[in-house]
Amino acid sequence: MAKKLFYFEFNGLAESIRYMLYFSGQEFEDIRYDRKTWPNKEVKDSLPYGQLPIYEEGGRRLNQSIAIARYIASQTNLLPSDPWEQAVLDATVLNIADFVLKARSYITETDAVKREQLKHEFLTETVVYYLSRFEKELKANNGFFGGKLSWADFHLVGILETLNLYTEENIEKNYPTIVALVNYIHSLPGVKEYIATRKSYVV
Ligand SMILES: N[C@@H](CCC(=O)N[C@@H](CS)C(=O)NCC(=O)O)C(=O)O
Repeated sequence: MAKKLFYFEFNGLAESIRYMLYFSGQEFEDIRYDRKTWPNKEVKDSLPYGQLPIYEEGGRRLNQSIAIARYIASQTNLLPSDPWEQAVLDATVLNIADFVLKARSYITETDAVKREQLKHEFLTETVVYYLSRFEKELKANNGFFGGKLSWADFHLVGILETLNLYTEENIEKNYPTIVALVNYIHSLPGVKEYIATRKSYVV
């Protein structure tokens, strides 16, 4: 039975999963819904928690982007076998999730003035706080969170691309080790070809 990834025509919580699937040369259906016409009631009602992404394999369905990403990593040599190393990478991905949570409060703000203020705080405080730490960790570990390429590296890159789209910035530009990681992942076989054919995303 074909593997399927369901998400929107957007990077968001799914792009790093797509990258890993393309990098590992797995065949999958990349099913994308239009965010402008969402919610598609029939689809939404069929989802276990009403949200995407969803990954389907062998007739089974998995929700939660981090669980999906970790599972794909376990199938593609992007998850180490040592439990401590796994836990370190879990912590990294959850640190990135905390960072995303802080971005969400600014992104979802509907009052334009408040949103600008929150955006400023996000760019000058939150980004600096988290990216300086990610930079330090990467630098101390050979440019990858776990000392070699793993799902945590893919996860960070997918999230940065999304936040850059929302903020219309290049938030990692002052962090050379992060920039090097982004460029490295973009140049990986499978990922590179996918990016070359990918349409531009809009918020
Ligand atoms: N914790 C979930 C969050 C999923 C989530 O927020 N999905 C959003 C898109 S990024 C969604 O499906 N929004 C449409 C809706 O809620 O109807 C995950 O990481 O998968």
